[in-house]
Amino acid sequence: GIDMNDQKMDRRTAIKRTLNTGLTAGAIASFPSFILPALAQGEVLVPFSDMPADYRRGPARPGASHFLDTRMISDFYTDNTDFYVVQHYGQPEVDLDSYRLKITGLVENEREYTLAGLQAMSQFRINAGFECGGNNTARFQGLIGNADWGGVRLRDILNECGVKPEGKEVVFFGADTGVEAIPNRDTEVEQSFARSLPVADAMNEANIIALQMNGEALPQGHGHPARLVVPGHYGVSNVKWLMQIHIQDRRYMGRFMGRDYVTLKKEMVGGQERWVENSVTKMQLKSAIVRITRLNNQHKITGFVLNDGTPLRNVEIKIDDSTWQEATIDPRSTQYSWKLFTMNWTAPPGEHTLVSRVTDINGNVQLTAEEVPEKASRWENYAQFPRTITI
Ligand SMILES: Nc1nc2c(c(=O)[nH]1)N[C@H]1C(S)=C(S)[C@@H](COP(=O)(O)O)O[C@H]1N2
Ligand SMILES: [Mo]
Repeated sequence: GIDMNDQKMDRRTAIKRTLNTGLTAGAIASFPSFILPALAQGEVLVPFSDMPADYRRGPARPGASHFLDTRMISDFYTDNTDFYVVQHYGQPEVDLDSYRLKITGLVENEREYTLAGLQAMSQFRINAGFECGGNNTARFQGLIGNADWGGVRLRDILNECGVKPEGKEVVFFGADTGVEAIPNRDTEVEQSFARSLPVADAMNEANIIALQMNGEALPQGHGHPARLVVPGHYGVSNVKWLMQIHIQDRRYMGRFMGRDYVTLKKEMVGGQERWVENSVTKMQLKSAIVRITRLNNQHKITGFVLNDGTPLRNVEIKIDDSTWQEATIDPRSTQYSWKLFTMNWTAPPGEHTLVSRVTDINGNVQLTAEEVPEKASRWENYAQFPRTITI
């Protein structure tokens, strides 16, 4: 479990770390039963046969990671307490009085913003849903969420400081640090969690330094008091507990850009088959079925779509050997939100296999597990996800 005393250990520094327990078996076992999502009167949740009967999600705990029981997804916005939580160096506690967001490096004017200073700037809101780059079928896609983010446009901050022409890359540092071993040396160094974006990508007007999540101050576990949100990107781009933005003339090669969250997959490179490594950035085109309910004799299938913000053509569902049928996409969907989809189904008794696939306006179709490029790393799991159910 989590030792909450850990938080009190070092009051001298403004920034403290809590223990990151990860997704422990204990947390899962200690949760007696999952709370049923909003169901219409008489509506019941139908269990998937590909899920263990006792499958449980642990409760959200301060300082820890957690994930969604995706059978519970029924709202467009994920509750702040329900939205998945992932961090690699534990959760730092940022002192609000001494908090300064520092902009440094290749800018005309280096600046510091207090929290009040950020709050006094023009505020924007954007819907963005994302998943962890490591999200997968093992947790039934539970490292996922969709929220209404409010805060300051990154572009406004960068323009206020004036990025110099030789500035190429924008690096975002969090308050959290970890000790990293240096390969082949008997040495360790303390490093901050950090990610970067090329200047052109950073200038996308959708990017926001979020101070609010679903209309509330950003919760501690989601990066209080400020985090970067890069709509259309995997979770790892969205640096929590944001402390410094540094503009430099070269790529940033820190752990979470250069070594971890690096996808290694087979591609054709100029007619030659090669293993190619890339940082996890834009979300791949993905859909998954996560929830089946029944009201009287009518079943309803629900799922989600995530991608990089490219408009969609459709989402289709295939049941057993039938043809693909178009599902209905939630009209609340916006460019960077997740897109929930539903389809009614008159289900005959027996064992069934259901799978969804999404197609974007450019005709890119979500691929099957057999069709996706061969991959050696565990990141970016976007293949079609067949589910089974017994009626
Ligand atoms: N400072 C900091 N930001 C971070 C991380 C981290 O370890 N430290 N983890 C990243 C990863 S890998 C993910 S998936 C998302 C999760 O965001 P959430 O906890 O708000 O869902 O935060 C990202 N931002
Ligand atoms: Mo992640």
